[in-house]
Amino acid sequence: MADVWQECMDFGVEVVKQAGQVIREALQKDISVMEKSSPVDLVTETDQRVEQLIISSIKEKFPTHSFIGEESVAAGAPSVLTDHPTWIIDPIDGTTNFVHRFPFVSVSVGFTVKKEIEFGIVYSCVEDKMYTARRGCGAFCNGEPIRVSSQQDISQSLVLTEMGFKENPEHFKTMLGNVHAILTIPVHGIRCPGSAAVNMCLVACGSADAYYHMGIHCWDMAGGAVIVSEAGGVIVDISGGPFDLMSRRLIVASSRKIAERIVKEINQFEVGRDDAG
Ligand code: LIP
Repeated sequence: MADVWQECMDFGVEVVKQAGQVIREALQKDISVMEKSSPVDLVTETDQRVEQLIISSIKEKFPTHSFIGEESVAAGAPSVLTDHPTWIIDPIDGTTNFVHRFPFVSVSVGFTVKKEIEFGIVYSCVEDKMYTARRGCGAFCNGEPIRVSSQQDISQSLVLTEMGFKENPEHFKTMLGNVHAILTIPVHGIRCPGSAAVNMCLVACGSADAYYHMGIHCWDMAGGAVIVSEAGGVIVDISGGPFDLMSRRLIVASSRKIAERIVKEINQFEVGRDDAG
């Protein structure tokens, strides 16, 4: 049977390549920064321009499809996942990295049908690494198959997370306490590359063994989630239960054993849901 979504994926890859080119060009020019929800939540004119480029190109080709885009939601669009074919877009995942020209900057696109992710595209555009995965067909970087590491032992692992200022002092304490708990297992190290989508791809290709995060969004996770599972990785909720795209939290790991150990070590804090309205 023909793969009805493959045409969308092929088109998506071409659009994401163009978006990456726009970002690389913007990195050569002055970058003017605006604040969104807080002084550490940044947006630039390039985030907005790239999201418009992606949505308008896809809309022209697939006019009936739906969209959830980071900057559209920031401008008031709804963030509700339906059964409808839906493109979930982060035009620049790693905006703070982009602003500082720290080289992990990606375009992330996930495509869902009946709330299931059919394919993911993450383009780490400074590194020129195009990660792709179609559900059931494996994961790739620049066309080459990728696989998670064979690591089962967390004490031999490199773990990724992200640390940012949290206005709620309890949340801030919990976040730092979690880093302390993981480091004192001990693990080989913790890294914070600054782009959730890239973090998932780093686990997918075996450069890191796990990644956990509370407080990200569906557009940070949708592209990378299918890439990491198609690369043989495990993706679960921070509680160890099933991964939920709208929950704003996840653990990905090369093995269930490592994911379960992270669940045991870390404390949760309330982050709300993307579809809370
Ligand atoms: C960012 C993530 C980053 C995380 C931030 C933010 P943005 O996405 O990828 O890893 O720490 O909280 O969500 O805002 O650059 O698209």
